[in-house]
Amino acid sequence: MLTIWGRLNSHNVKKVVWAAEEIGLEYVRHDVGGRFGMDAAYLARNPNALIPTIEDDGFVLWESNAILRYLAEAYAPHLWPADPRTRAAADKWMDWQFAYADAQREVFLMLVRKPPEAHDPAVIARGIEETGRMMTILEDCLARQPWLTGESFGIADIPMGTYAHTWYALDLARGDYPHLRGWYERLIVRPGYASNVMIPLT
Ligand SMILES: N[C@@H](CCC(=O)N[C@@H](CS)C(=O)NCC(=O)O)C(=O)O
Repeated sequence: MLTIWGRLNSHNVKKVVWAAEEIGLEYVRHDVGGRFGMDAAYLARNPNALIPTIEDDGFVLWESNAILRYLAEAYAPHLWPADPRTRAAADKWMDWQFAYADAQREVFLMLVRKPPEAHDPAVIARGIEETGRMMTILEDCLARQPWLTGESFGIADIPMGTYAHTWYALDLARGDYPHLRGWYERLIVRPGYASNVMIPLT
């Protein structure tokens, strides 16, 4: 059985748990990281002291998006296009997500993890501007194709799908992005997304 280590309020852990459920894999998840800490056994599996980490029949892997690619390749080829160009065009959104995460990090930490008296309007304004600018790029893609993976849902939808929920859940001003909204509405009806990604932000 697949083992996943990581607290579920982490974006990077949500991705892996959601993927496992999309694929229909049985898994067990252990809370690690944040207030749960990390013991020596965990650090031996992941020397970065970060979550998530998985173990699949003795195979240990960290880096959330590498885990998604592995799970799709091993268990769900229908979620990962075989054609090299289609795959690369999808894959770029998985790398791009880390740049998006940088744009969202400060405003997320401020609005979710800090008390109101610590809220800095300049940080919030910068977060609104940077995430909005990047969402315009996503909107442009989704105006031309229904999914970031291409014509059908796949693992390239998972990284930004996870961050999109946070963006919609944060109490901040947003522009109108109809294709992004349409994609998000197609995600929220997926059971693995609803139960693992759409949890309260903490
Ligand atoms: N690039 C890594 C980033 C992992 C990462 O930054 N994880 C954060 C949580 S989202 C973490 O481990 N923070 C420390 C902690 O939770 O204790 C990945 O995608 O797996």
